[in-house]
Parts: sequence; C-alpha cells; structure tokens
Amino acid sequence: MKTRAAVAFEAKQPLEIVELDLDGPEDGEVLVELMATGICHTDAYTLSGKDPEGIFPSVLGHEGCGVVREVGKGVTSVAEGDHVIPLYTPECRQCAMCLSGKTNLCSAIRETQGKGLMPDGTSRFSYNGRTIHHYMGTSTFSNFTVLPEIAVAKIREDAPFDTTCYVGCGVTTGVGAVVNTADVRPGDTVAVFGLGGIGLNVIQGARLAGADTIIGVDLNPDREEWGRRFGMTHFVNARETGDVVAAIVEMTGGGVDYSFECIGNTDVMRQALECCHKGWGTSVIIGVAEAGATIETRPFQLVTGRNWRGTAFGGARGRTDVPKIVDWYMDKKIEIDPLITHRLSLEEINKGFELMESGESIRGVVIY
Ligand code: NAD
Ligand code: DAO
Ligand code: ZN
Repeated sequence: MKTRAAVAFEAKQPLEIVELDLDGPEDGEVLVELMATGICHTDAYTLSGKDPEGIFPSVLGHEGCGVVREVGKGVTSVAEGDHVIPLYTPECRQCAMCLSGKTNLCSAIRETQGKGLMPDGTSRFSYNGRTIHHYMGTSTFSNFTVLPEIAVAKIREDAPFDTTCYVGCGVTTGVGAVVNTADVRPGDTVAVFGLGGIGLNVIQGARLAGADTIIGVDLNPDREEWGRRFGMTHFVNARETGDVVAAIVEMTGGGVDYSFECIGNTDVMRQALECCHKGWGTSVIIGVAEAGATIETRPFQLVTGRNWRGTAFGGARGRTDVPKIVDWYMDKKIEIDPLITHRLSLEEINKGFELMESGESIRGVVIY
C-alpha cells in the first residue's frame, strides 16, 4: 500500500513529505493507521546528526496513537479496529529482561530495532525501490506504520488521539519516573530540574503521588507559571540563583527525598544528585546527554547515602502500564490537554520542530 510520510532523507535537512510504499504486516505484526503523533526532542536529536545510532533515510517519530487496520498471522493480543499506542520500549513478557520483573527494557527485538529494521531484518518502508528505515521501532511520522504485536499497547477507545499520543513518550516518561522508578510517597519532597515536556509531567506525577514540596528549577522564568499550573510549590530560577544546590538544601532543611534531571545536561545532573538528602535521597536521570558525555560527583556523595539512578520510558512496561496511564488521563488524575500547545498538519511538521527548538511549544502534535 501507499502511505504519506515525513521522511528524514539526510541528517540536518528538513523532513520531506512524500508517498512511500509500505509492505503489509508479516507474522506477529500489525498495520496501524496513525491518527496523531507528538514531536519530541529525541526526533530532533536524531535529525541533527548528533545521534551516533541515527540511520538515514528513515521515518522518524515515536509518540503516536492510532487504530489497528490489519493483523498478521499469529497475532492474538490485538485485533482490527483496536486503538493503540506504539511502544519504542516493547514488552514481550517472555525474554529474560521482561521475566526478571526488575526492568522495562525488553530485549526481544532490541537488535533489529536499533538497526532500523523489523524483527525479520527487513524494512516495510520503501521509496522508488530504495529502502527507508524504521526508527525506534515506531516511525510515527507516517500515516500508516507496521509494528510488532509486542510493540503496541491497546488502549480504551474514548481517549482522544490528539492528546493521548503524548502518552507514547512524554507523559509516561515523566509520570512513570515518579511512580515506577522513584516510587515517591505522600509527604515526600521533590526537586525537578528542567520544566519542559518531560519535567512538567514529573511535576504532575509528584502531585499525583502526594509529594508535599515540589521544587522546580529552570533558566526560563516563563516556566514558573507552567510548573505551578501542574503542582509545583516552589520555583528556583537557575539563572538568578548563584548556588542552586545550596538553595534547595536550605529550602528543604537538608535536601530533597527525590530529584529528577529532565534536561540532558551533565552539570545539572550533578546538581540534582547533590541537592538530595544525605542518607537516603535519590536522584533520577531522565535527560539524555550527548553521546560520549560523562557524569561526575565526589564518591563521598554516594558513600553518605545518596543514590543515583536513571530511567527509560519512565520504567513503564508498555503493554501493561501505558493503558493505565491513559485511564489516569481519562479519569482526570493527570492532565494532558494544556500541554498540547500546537496542532499541525503533516505538511507543517518542520514548523513543529522549530516551535520545539525555540521553546515556544511544550508539545506540538501532528494530526493526520
Ligand atoms: P525541553 O527542552 O522541553 O525542556 C528542557 C527544559 O530545561 C527547558 O524548560 C529549559 O529551559 C530547561 N533548562 C535547560 N538548561 C537548563 C539548566 N542548565 N538549568 C535549568 N533548566 C534548564 O525538553 P524535554 O522534551 O522536556 O526533554 C528533556 C530531556 O528528556 C531530553 O534530554 C530528552 O531527550 C529526554 N527524554 C528522556 C526520555 C527517557 O526515557 N529517559 C524520554 C523522553 C525524553
Ligand atoms: O534496551 O538497551 C536498551 C535501550 C532501550 C532504549 C531506551 C530509550 C531511552 C530513552 C530515549 C529517549 C526516548 C524518547
Ligand atoms: Zn521482553
């Protein structure tokens, strides 16, 4: 079949809207019609050419929501007509990682996914006979995409596509980091570094978990209003505050129970660790720093009981946890609508990248 898609033919070039050929689903795969997709920093990072694992030409996009239109042989967990969210972190429930019960990093299709291919080692996308690669196993910048069954989460049908797509990455990453990775408890104190599309979701996750004090840190003063809107109780303007760590330790009488780095800046990662309370404070790294970057602290920070952790996709097991997060949204326990600041057509997708990079949008969403 044919599908309209925004293709990254080369790094550092705008995406091109073209009609691709798309092969149907093989055994264990499903064809999904995307209804909406968010634009995230990770897409921009890959397009920038800085991602050493970036493959071109490819169809980027990993934050989508749509409807199953066809299923391949052997597919049992979803059917035609089901509403689904593609998962860049699949959940096979059979590999050693899934069975460990200790991680959401399923390894079932990791190798081929990283090469921009489906599990059988081929691509379903082509253009004038030339192979176009998949991206993060999702490729949501195409109106139709093919996914392994283990890489789709079936969700309720009354969830609107244009907002629920954000659960495919940003919402789950932020809220999940709080409830899965950190396990914040009522009364805890929390610091969130970087109040963008991820950090604001950490804030609302902390509010949901019952945190008492939620401190937001950002260089951009406009983000204070956004943070307060989602449950932040105190704001630290990092540009105006000489020693951010000392300020947070002072505000909390010794440091926070949990901190979250939502920027990808290794200097801020150190601040996030060092503002944690001696003896038990835990810092969770969410931001993705450039390839090759390293983090530093004095080992004594860990000897004296601080913990340094990281999380991918909020520690969420996709097929199990993503439908629950959609329920929390539909039950108004978390909010998504105000965070979708821009809606665009596929033809306007490059403008969506510009809005994100200028800091004008929290989340831009393409509606098919
Ligand atoms: P964003 O650009 O929307 O937000 C970043 C915020 O940090 C901005 O408000 C900016 O003003 C602020 N900031 C920048 N430098 C700062 C500094 N030195 N001190 C304080 N604030 C500063 O980004 P986002 O979409 O929220 O993504 C954040 C990070 O999370 C990115 O690195 C992204 O790649 C990563 N991410 C990780 C996962 C995961 O699973 N771990 C998933 C999605 C995104
Ligand atoms: O299993 O080894 C692995 C890698 C899993 C990839 C996890 C993705 C990390 C988060 C990247 C940002 C996503 C938008
Ligand atoms: Zn698995």
